[in-house]
Amino acid sequence: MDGHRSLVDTIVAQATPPGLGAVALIRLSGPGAAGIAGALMGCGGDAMAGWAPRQGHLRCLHDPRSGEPLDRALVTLFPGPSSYTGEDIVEISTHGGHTIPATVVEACVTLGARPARSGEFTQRAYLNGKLDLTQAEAVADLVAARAPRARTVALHQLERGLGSRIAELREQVLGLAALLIQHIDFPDEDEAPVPLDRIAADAADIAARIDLLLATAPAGELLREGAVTVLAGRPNSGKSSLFNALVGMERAIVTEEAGTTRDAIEAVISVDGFPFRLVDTAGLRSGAGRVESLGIEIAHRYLEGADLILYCHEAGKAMGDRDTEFLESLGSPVVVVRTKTDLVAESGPASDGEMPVSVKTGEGLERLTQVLRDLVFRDVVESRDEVPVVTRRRQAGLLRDAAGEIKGFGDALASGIPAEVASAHLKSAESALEEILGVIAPDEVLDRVFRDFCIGK
Ligand SMILES: Nc1nc2c(ncn2[C@@H]2O[C@H](COP(=O)(O)OP(=O)(O)OP(=O)(O)O)[C@@H](O)[C@H]2O)c(=O)[nH]1
Ligand SMILES: [Mg+2]
Repeated sequence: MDGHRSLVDTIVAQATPPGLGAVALIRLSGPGAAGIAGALMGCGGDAMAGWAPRQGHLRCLHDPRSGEPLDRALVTLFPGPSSYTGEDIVEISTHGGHTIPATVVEACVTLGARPARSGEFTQRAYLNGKLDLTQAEAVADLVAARAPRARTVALHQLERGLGSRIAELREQVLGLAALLIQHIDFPDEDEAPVPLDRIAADAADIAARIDLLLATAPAGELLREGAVTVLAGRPNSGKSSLFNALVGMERAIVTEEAGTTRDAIEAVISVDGFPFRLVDTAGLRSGAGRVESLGIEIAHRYLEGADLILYCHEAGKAMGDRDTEFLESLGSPVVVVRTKTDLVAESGPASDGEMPVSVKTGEGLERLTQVLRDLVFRDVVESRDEVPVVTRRRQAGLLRDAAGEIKGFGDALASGIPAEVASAHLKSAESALEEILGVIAPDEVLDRVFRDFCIGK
């Protein structure tokens, strides 16, 4: 069967995470789903023939080889095409834990199902036209969301917040192409159906609408991925202590020795629902030993990709030229955090823009998180009701291509290039929009989208 990726095989996976839990969900999808489930219930292939759709039935499951009972489970049939994947689906809710769900999956495989690849259920839903590609992406985002605002954005996308806008734009581009064809077909008529400058104005309008969508991309990507917030500073400046305080648990090792942290340590936190990916890094200094130097290298790499940097410096200690030089060399916004304020007696107010904190007393922590939120998510905070619609580089890149082509089309018309030639731009814009929806999608795009899914989704 090598290379034969038939859509007609039946796949199985545990949809809930492995491990202890009251209930586990096992999903079968494909033409053999009902037959396999029937055999598992010890009633043969057409056991589910009279079953009402989407209604749970409590049944005993048996090992197909030995006949030994496996579990009592709730079995539900979702007949295609009105199921998640569009195929027949059977969901089996078994008891959770380490053995029962795995044994039931194994039994399904014995009965002819194939273990599903990551994201394969959603991939089938997409291939069967139940979801467009932006919705499939949203399913992964919804599951991965670690902060409420990330969830809101993913849910909005699942409800076609982006997909329907792209579909509309595509319709408009198609409409434009149709107008152009009329124009090409009747070039010499006194009354050409629609004058070229009207077509050019419509094109400019579409390009402007794409730009509006693109304007939401920075916020959308940040909300989806979390703002990468790197804690940097000299050794012993209190980075790991601040990291732990923000995360709310002792994740990073803290000692009074300089050079404690070596690897970068990451944790996602939610500040008022906004996701931040905090990264604790090795203290920056020259003359460090081999392992510490490697850590410092890693720190620099994170600093390059940071959305925001928290530069930690002990309160009451003056900043040297090295600190200033370092701060000036950074390409991302920086907040200077004055740490350990509890150790200095009345240090006076911190300089402009510096944030005094103490993890011992908790002073300044609340204000710091508010500042982080406002710095990164100011636009989103202000436009409370508007959910950003573009959330991935894939979508933004293709939208930019589409906008570029539409503008190219307008320019071509303006410079008197024959309409037939200019229309090639419209075709390219249409392709870019279709690729966002997955109407056309090269295999490697699909692989990339579904690779990030967990098994059973
Ligand atoms: N009193 C007081 N001590 C603090 C505070 N924050 C950190 N410390 C102490 O400062 C020392 C260094 O703290 P760390 O958090 O390990 O500092 P670091 O910047 O991560 O250090 P490296 O990983 O070595 O670069 C520890 O002994 C902490 O207990 C604070 O707010 N108040
Ligand atoms: Mg540290």
